[in-house]
Amino acid sequence: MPTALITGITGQDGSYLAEFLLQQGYRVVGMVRRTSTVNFHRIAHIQDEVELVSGDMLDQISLVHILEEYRPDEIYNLAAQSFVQTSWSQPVFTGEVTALGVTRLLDAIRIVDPAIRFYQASSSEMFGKVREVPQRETTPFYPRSPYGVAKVYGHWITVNYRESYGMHCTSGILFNHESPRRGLEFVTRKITHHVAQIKLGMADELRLGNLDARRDWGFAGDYVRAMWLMLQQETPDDYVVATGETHSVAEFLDEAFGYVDLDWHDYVVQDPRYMRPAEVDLLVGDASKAGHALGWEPNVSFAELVHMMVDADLEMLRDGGTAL
Ligand code: NAP
Ligand code: G4F
Repeated sequence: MPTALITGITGQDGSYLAEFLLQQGYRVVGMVRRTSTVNFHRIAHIQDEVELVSGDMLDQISLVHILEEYRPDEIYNLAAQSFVQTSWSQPVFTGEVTALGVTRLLDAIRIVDPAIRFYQASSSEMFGKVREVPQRETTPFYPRSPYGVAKVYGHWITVNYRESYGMHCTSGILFNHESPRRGLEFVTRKITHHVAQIKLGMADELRLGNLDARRDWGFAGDYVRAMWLMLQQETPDDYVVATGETHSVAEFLDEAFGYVDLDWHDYVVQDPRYMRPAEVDLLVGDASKAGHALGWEPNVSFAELVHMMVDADLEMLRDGGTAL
């Protein structure tokens, strides 16, 4: 039974990846950081099947000890300060976790067992002010936020450890992917959660920033499958993972409010608080390399994704639940 270590197992992707790897027959070890309140809600349903271990991307000693104790065959580095907006108010912290954290982990691997296969969660945010449409593996980076800059560092240090030490290090350049488990601060979940609240008479307004930004939105469950496929390849490489479709925030509003027979123009208020100092205007990926090399393609369409998220928020609120 192979062993996989997931950093960021309590996050959206970590929870889907843990489920997927359990189904593949892996022993799954999840690294969790110390918090004053337990935040295991996304993995509560599989908590008995995974092993959780305490560690932090800021603490290299903890990373070395985890590798020595659990001896993973594969490591999926999903841990990050992942919210772009926060990266302007906490740029140094974002760099410590999202950029230097990658080096801490890579070097722990080099010290303990350089044969471990490593996946780095790189991001389409690296393309930022895009130099090419659609974006592919060879498109130059032009990050537009401290988060994007940190991810560029994480990407290149992954490539560097591959080239310097011959390690099996792969970078997955994933475009936006969403799900009912998406954090409430991200625009898709913020919208679907408000749609459900408004439909059920629990809210009457949704405050948003830039409605013109365009993103290539896919389903997180599809994207974790691509992560695993990447580490099953003989040779490490970099792959774009995307749907190839782009939609504006306004189009997301159309789909989400329209699904429950509401008109978003009656509820949405634009609020300068949610505007960013520098915006990424257009993302759309070309995942043809992942298609032919990995046999990967997305299964969930844009409309299906939006409906899935609205349905989940409606169901949760009707059941009297609070948002995850
Ligand atoms: P997420 O829901 O925000 O999860 C982030 C995870 O990182 C959480 O488990 C968090 O733990 C953990 N973490 C944060 N700081 C840490 C630290 N110092 N030490 C250890 N763990 C720490 O993010 P996601 O959407 O699942 O994304 C997963 C990864 O893919 C991230 O690296 C993200 O930047 C990248 N990515 C995401 C997308 C996307 O559209 N979702 C696209 C491209 C790349 P807590 O629960 O304790 O906060
Ligand atoms: O949902 P978002 O916060 O996601 P963003 O910035 O694209 O980042 C996500 O995807 C990246 C991949 O490209 C990941 F690397 C990253 O970790 C994260 O998962 O914002 C999407 C768009 C932006 O253009 C933003 O300006 O929506 C716009 N937006 C408009 N109003 C808003 C809001 N975003 C948020 N979060 N909240 C708003 O009220």
